[in-house]
Amino acid sequence: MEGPLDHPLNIAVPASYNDQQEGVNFRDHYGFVFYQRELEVPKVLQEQRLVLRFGAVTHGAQVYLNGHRVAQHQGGFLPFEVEITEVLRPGKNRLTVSVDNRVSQKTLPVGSDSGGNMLGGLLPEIPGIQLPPQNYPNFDFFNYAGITRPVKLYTTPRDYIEDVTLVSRVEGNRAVVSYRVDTMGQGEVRLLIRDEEGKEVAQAVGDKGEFVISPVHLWQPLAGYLYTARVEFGEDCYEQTFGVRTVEVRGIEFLINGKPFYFKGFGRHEDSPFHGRGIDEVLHVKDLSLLCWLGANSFRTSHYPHAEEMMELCDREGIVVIDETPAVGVHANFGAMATGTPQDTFSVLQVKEPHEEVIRDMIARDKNHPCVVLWSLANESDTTTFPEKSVAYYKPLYDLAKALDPEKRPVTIVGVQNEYQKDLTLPLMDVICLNRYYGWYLYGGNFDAAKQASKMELDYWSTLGKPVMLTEYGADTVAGLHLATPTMFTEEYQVEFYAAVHEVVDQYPGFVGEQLWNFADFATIQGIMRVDGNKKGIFTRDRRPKMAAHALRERWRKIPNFYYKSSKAVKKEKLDE
Ligand code: GCB
Repeated sequence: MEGPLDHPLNIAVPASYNDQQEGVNFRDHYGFVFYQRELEVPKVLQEQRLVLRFGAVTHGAQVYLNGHRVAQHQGGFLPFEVEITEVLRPGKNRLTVSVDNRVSQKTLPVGSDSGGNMLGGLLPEIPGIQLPPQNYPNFDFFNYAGITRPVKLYTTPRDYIEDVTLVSRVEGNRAVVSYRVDTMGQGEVRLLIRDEEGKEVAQAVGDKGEFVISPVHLWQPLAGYLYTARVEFGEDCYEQTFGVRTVEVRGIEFLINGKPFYFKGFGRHEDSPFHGRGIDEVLHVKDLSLLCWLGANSFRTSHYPHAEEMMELCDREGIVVIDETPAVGVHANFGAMATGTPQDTFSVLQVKEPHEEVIRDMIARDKNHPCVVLWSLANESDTTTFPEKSVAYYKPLYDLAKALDPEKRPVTIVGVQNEYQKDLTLPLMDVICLNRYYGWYLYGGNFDAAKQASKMELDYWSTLGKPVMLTEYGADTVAGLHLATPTMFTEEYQVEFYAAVHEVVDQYPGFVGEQLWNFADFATIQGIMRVDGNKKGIFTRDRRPKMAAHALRERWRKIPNFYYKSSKAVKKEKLDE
């Protein structure tokens, strides 16, 4: 790790490396890669505390400075940082990062390191032929890897602010905000709160306490409003934005600022040509612009926490976010890990510790974002093979999320299509989130059957008296493929598919949202289930609308953000322009 790399290639950071160079071995490389660059810090900064921060490295990282390991981190979608003040040399330093893209039965997301593929099953050996390494994702998105989010070197004084937490409650037309500032070293904490116009609205002194904003301007869906807390501590200073809004589940309703909210949107992947899963801030802006064009108001960060730059943008724009951990593929009877014999997912997989860790880290990173209204503990876990074992696994995680979130937001788990009557885990959650493919994987081509099956399921879930929503439903659709009689994979079929589902869900008062699958086409592993990736996007991968996007726009622009399911709907709220 001390010397320069042999035969290095030029790779841009931040981005996934997979699509930056040609060749199957490069794209599908499995195991470690090494990044290296020189680092020199100007003398003037060397009196400060120097911190190297990685927005995300997928999935495992070891960081070396001049050959000494200074940090290691497992988990590809959340930040980590290391102080390098003491190890940095004057002049040039060599920074090396090893990146490990392997996924296994001990990682999140989960992979199969013992064989199998997307369709399940081991490949028979062929003498003289090297089969690809047996490392398969147990999830349906390409296992992009690399240093995918920004790497920053920042400085603080020796006594510094470590963390800021702000939680507000609304009392009439004022907000009471309780705050906590964690610091290292000696000094007094001072806060100055400004509104969006830069006007000072409150002040506070001390490392914890309360301040009042009166009158308060609420953060609203599609009308984000942010206050800025300028925190001073000795010579250190940090500006933390926050919004004031309430979130609550009451009976069958999901309330934002006390009013029943209706989710309109989709699951979104961080995925684009060339960048792979690497951050693309132009795309962030573009995707939110398309979201607004559609008349949508929300998305889920399927299936991992998205870049913090995106979360900040959602705060500003008022986009409502379901924030999901990378716990995808926690299912030993499904996808790459299926063997045919029912397995106990929670003893086959050893992911409890990483699961607790990502919940902790995700909430630590995102707790101050007003855009986050619901935490998703996992996507499509095995909740029904051994229902009690699933409860024993997820109930403590639910409690952990509640304990860690200073705002105590609602918590959910996104449920897979299964024998739902057996499921004991989903009913424990605050919101019932369902991924359902009636009319695609089940009853494909038969909308009557699909509608009937959906009704039976919604009748069942309605008895719980909790809000229910779809977090996935969709149909693979090849852009440009048309037929007058809708047939699977055509654009016409995708339009009819959504119309059929909507006809059903509109009948249920406790149905609080529709997030379809997926916002845009995205890359996956190769296999006979996928034609150049997953094509369930309502936009193509380069963000061209399919027919369904126009049809959804028609629908969503008529559905108000609030009171859609209540009799007061149209009277209370003007329809979206
Ligand atoms: C699902 C998964 C999602 C897949 C989708 C599909 O249920 O949650 O990751 O991409 O189905 O298209 O099959």
